[in-house]
Amino acid sequence: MPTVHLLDYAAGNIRSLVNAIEKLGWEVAWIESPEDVGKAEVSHHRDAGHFGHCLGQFRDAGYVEPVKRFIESGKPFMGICVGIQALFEGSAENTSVPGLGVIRSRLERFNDSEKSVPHIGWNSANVSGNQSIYGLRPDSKYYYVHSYAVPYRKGQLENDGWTVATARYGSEEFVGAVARDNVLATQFHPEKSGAAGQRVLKAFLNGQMRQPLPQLPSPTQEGLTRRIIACLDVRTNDQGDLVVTKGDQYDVREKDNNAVRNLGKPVEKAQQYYEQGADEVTFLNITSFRDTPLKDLPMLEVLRQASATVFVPLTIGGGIRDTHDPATNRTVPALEVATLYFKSGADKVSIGSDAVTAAEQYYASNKTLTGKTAIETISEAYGAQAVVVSVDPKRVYVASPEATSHHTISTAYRGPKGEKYCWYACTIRGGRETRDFDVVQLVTAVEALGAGEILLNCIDKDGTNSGFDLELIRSVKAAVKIPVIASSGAGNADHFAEVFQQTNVDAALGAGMFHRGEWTVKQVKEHLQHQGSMVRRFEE
Ligand code: 1PR
Repeated sequence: MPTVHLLDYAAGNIRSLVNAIEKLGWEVAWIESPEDVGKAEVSHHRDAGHFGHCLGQFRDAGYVEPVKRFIESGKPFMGICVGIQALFEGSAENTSVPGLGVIRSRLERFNDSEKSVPHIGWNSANVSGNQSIYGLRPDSKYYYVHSYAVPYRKGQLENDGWTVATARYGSEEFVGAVARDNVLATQFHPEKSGAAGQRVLKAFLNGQMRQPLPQLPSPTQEGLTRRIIACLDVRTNDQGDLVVTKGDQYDVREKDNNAVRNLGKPVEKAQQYYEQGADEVTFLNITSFRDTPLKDLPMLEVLRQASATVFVPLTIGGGIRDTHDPATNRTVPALEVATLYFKSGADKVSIGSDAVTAAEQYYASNKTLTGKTAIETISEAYGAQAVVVSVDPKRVYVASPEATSHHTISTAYRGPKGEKYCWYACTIRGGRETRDFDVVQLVTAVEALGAGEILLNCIDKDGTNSGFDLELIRSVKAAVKIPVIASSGAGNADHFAEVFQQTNVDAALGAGMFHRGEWTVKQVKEHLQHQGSMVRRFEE
């Protein structure tokens, strides 16, 4: 078997890349020291995370010169995500740490006055002309997750001999991938980009830089697609099997016999939704408030198995917090817990209860950042884009905004006593405990602490099939710059169309309607496309 050498000196989910490479019939060897770089024949350099953190470690470990020499030797080299960023001269993310300077440009932060940052989701990588570079196609979409990018200035990189693939986010056109001689580097994650990404990896490994473009089935649309996420609430049922379940307003037991609803097996379901075209799959361990994740090895195994065949981003939630390990009688920091999940194939972790506690402490300490919360430590090590905060709010009706100190909205849906206003109280432990803390307070605090995305559930709407809570979504979107995923209440394809048309939410998530087989993800996407929205087409 041919061998590809992987350099992953910092943080990230490397398992998916290994899986993707092995699927193509290559063996992976690890570069463990700067001396190993010289021995490699084909090298991949891949990272997620913070530019300064990664480049700092990279320099300190002595990799800069060996990697530069490797590139100059003409042997095939590929950089992914921070792996492309490292090739530039520097980044606004940390101006004190220089890049390798292989490519003459600098990274800038996306402008968040008109759109969410980080840029998360499926976007293009278009090369002008009628040739395909390393299997990139203008009708395909690729998975990006980053806050910094090189703005595209026509001709600039081309004058240095680079072929450039571009993408557009809002009004900004940026560099999605570059190729020259022996080097290919992508801002997107090919290993998370389904069959389209596999094609790029395959072309690189086979050294097929230029190929004629095939006839395109449909005209190409540039820009970020609408993101559809399938969510699997997972727990052990009374028979001890790990099952996908689904509650009504968080109650997952059948009304007649009190059994935990069993809607299928987690890995099989994830695979099914991947093949239907889900843009991401989220697993929530909903009994994590009881079990320590360290004992909860089945969830780690679910991720290992799912990441072997599901080549889109995987999020895991439930129990991401500092945890007591009875086996060693020590407290395992949340960062270590998250690392277990990242190593098992997760791309993002989702933090629920612990985020509420951290946000409450943030206000109690006059908005001080301690650097010690789960959000801060994981975000620092893996990048903000790897930290989702899952919010479980429920409505509290009030007669007037003056009746509470919380952020109220005027609602079109009156309360039981005809109240015209409500606020959303945060809950913890799967909705079991309600806090005197509102959702706007929470999301603004976790954004300041370094969260990269909000998964916005709604207990009132969960399992009702009555559509998303648009009022809640609008108020949260108005409070933060980071992307927001709408969740709870989806019952049909029109509910997805409605949430995208009537709010500026970044992604939408469904659970029950998919699990019960009432709708497939593919049908939802076809409906959205019919309504004029851009969606990612599933490629075989
Ligand atoms: O607090 O960090 O340990 O995380 C626990 C996680 O488990 C949180 O993300 C919390 O939302 C989730 N969770 C806990 N209990 C439940 C439950 O249902 N009993 N599920 C639960 C949350 C909500 C969504 C659901 C959408 C869409 N489920 O995941 O998928 O509401 O459903 P629908 O489309 O069928 O309406 P921690």
